[in-house]
Amino acid sequence: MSLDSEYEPSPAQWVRDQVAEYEASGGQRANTLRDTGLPVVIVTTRGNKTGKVRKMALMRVEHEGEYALVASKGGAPDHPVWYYNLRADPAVMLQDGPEPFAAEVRELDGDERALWWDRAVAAYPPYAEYQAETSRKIPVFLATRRD
Ligand code: F42
Repeated sequence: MSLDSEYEPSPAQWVRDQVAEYEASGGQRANTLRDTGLPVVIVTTRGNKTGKVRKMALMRVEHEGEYALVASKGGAPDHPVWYYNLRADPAVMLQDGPEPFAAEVRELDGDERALWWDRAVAAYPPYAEYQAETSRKIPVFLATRRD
């Protein structure tokens, strides 16, 4: 799939600004969530209806070169829209530092999800509160580098 379509920045100003600043600085700035000091990554995907390129910041949950993408949306009742974009098209770009790389994502379940959920909460403890606040089971994707 191609991620060279038109880029439509997030309608959420803080996310749009974070993505722009992170990319402009090669990950040197805007690389943490607000004042938490906890690191983020930038994920580029494609809108499942418009086909437009979409980008979002997510918390950095890394283990041995793989990354969990946690569709928490702050404990909101609905999945973030990007959940459906990833389900429709699992080929993404992921940036954790100066350069983005191509990755493939898949949604986790069972023991694998449980393992990565624990890693996610270790990296960003508020995920546990988000899960307690919502009746949906927060989806977790695993992003693996494509060479
Ligand atoms: N969100 C998380 O869920 N988990 C995180 O760990 C996380 C960390 C984080 C750190 C820093 C930061 O700045 C933001 C962070 N966020 C985190 C927020 C995250 O970046 C997203 O903003 C949030 O998850 C909401 O995702 P969303 O996809 O629901 O975004 C909304 C605001 C959005 O962009 N909506 C678009 C719109 O125009 O309303 C939709 C864009 C879209 O993909 N449209 C599709 C298309 O085809 O183009 C069609 C959509 C459809 O109807 O299916």
